Amino acid sequence: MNEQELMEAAAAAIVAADEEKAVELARQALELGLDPVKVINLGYSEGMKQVGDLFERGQVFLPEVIIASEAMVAAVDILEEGLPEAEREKTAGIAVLGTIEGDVHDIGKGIVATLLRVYGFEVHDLGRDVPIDVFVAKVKETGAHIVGSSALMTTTMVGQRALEQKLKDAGLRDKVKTMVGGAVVTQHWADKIGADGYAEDAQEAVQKAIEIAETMRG
Ligand code: HCB
Repeated sequence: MNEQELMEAAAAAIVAADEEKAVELARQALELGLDPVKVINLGYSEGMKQVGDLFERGQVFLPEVIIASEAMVAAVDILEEGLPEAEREKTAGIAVLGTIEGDVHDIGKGIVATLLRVYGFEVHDLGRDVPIDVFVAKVKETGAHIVGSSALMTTTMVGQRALEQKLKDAGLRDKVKTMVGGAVVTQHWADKIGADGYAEDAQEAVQKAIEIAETMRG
């Protein structure tokens, strides 16, 4: 199986909610020496997008989405074993991450957290369904360089705008840079709410975070 075939099979395994197959393909990807991040982004995440489209069209139901997401998590766990060891010296910067209050989608945010650790960030992952005040308190406590919020629903992305405002209210907005992401979020939304960065996937999130941290160190 070549790289392209494996990506397609990985996406298909998620659409079929076949955890056994998804895990087997993740192991195969590592044996073939493929880039785990690329396999997550172009294989498994692509499958999750297709599941989302089928769900929207009423062609699959919530239980199937749950099983598909469990298959995705199991495959990502295997692929993460193929990532380089997280840098022991956390020198790249301090990042606070979380999924906005009211939103339980956390797979993508989890991948961003893992990759940031690999690239040497000290990451404080607040989890999912996180109240805006908790983001603000953690930024204050840790002196974070970046706060990355994730929103996958139109109803929760507004929380990212509230985060901008609450950081301003707390006098922290000029001390921390904000990055937004999640399926419904776009560069346009980031610009509209005044966020410092938008990332479409975990790889881009790391690149943006590195750039941001560098500018903050001067
Ligand atoms: Co969910 N769901 N869901 N869901 N779900 C979505 C998000 C919809 C788009 C599906 C659809 O209708 N097409 C939709 C939202 C519609 C909208 O508002 N526009 C939706 C809905 C409606 C719901 C419920 C309300 C369904 C219901 O109960 N009737 C409910 C929400 C409950 C709640 O939150 N209060 C619900 C529940 C679920 C689960 C629990 C079954 C499951 C989540 C499991 C979990 O996360 N632990 C789930 C899933 C899996 C999805 C889809 C199918 C996939 C999401 C996913 O994991 N993608 C999703 C469809 C879709 O996204 N197109 C669907 C894979 C990851 C890797 O991608 O985009 O999350 P990602 O992350 C990327 C990227 O965005 C970026 O990097 C990541 C890695 O590359 N990134 C960041 C993410 N966060 C970042 C932060 C940064 O700062 C920077 C970059």
